[in-house]
Amino acid sequence: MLRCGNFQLSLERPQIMGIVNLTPDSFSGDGLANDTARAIAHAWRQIEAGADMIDLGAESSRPGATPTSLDEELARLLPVLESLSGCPVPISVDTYKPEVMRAALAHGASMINDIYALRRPGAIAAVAGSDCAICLMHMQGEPLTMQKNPVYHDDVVREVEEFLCGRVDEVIAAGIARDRLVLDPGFGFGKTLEDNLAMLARLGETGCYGLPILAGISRKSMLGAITGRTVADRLAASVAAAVLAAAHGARILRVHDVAETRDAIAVWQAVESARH
Ligand code: 8Y7
Repeated sequence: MLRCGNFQLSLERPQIMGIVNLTPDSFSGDGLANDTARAIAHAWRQIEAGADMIDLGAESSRPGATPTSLDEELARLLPVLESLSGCPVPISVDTYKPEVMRAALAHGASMINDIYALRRPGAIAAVAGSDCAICLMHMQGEPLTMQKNPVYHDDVVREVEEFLCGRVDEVIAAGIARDRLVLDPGFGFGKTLEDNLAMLARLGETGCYGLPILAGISRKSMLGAITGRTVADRLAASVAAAVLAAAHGARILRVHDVAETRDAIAVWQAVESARH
């Protein structure tokens, strides 16, 4: 069970997190910046398609992205968040800025998805006093430069696990309950194709203390490298990756294509149930 604001998410079957991107330069071509109405409609379509939660992001964190100002991020985010308050699924906000975390929680967000794993000054304090869920993600380096030359000295899976366990220890020491935490190896965040494949193959080893794992692989360049497809043609690869992530232990799947992923996971789940 994941505590997620006013929600309790059962992680018995993999949960589908639908991506709603409020940035203008989304690599996957789904950016909805400056179009609040379209963003809200997109979120509702994903909820109707069976999303168990929504991830709203107003700052681009794709490789090579330049930072967004605080005012710009809040201006993109808050109208959408306000409109979705009271919707039937938890809303996660993808941000690493403590000010945005506080504003998001005040406007009804139930989860904070932080690619910096609460490492920015003030981030732990911004979420500590609430009961939101928190996704702690591994990233080597910074978005602007992380894909230039990722280096792991021994074993990427071990290093990711050590990092995540260190973050969990610090966050728990600050008084945040363990049932609020989700861990994420951060596919594509300072990792080569080989690193990403090793992490997917050994996903169960990238967590720690039995905390649930979130996997975000949807439309990512690792799928382009494998299939030779552009970002617009990575649906099949994304769905395959989501099923593999679930089979390797992921409890939350962060995806663009909710309906398709849901069907694929339902098939995997049916076969799993028949096995036991
Ligand atoms: C991830 C993510 C992105 C991910 C988590 C993209 C914000 C790039 N990827 N958050 N965010 N995990 N937790 O391709 O893998 O969507 S942005």
